[in-house]
Amino acid sequence: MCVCVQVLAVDGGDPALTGSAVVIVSVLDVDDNVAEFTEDNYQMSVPENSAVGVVVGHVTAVDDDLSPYNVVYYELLDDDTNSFHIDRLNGQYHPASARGCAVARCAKMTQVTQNTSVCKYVRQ
Ligand SMILES: [Ca+2]
Ligand SMILES: [Ca+2]
Repeated sequence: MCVCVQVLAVDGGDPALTGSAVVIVSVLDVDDNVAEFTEDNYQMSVPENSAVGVVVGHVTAVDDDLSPYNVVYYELLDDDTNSFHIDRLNGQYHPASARGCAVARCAKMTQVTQNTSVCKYVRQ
């Protein structure tokens, strides 16, 4: 954003003499917005025995800052099974192993947490 104003200087003469200048102020973005998911909860399901890598769904988070402060990455929290994988860049969620495909209930995800610029997705 840019603010542009004209400033006038007036001397004490009679008649007064004046000069003018243009002042341009650029408002620079700072990282003052956190990444926020577009939904509070995401419900996904996948048929058991689905192919490894099939996309189960995706999550989306947005950050109202300008680049580079609006870049969002996705990570799974507490993913001790390594059965599912989330794409760090686009939020696509898919089974990462045959075990992930066999355990259909693992595809149900209900809780989201976030911190500045890095959204993390919790699987329950
Ligand atoms: Ca930000
Ligand atoms: Ca900002």
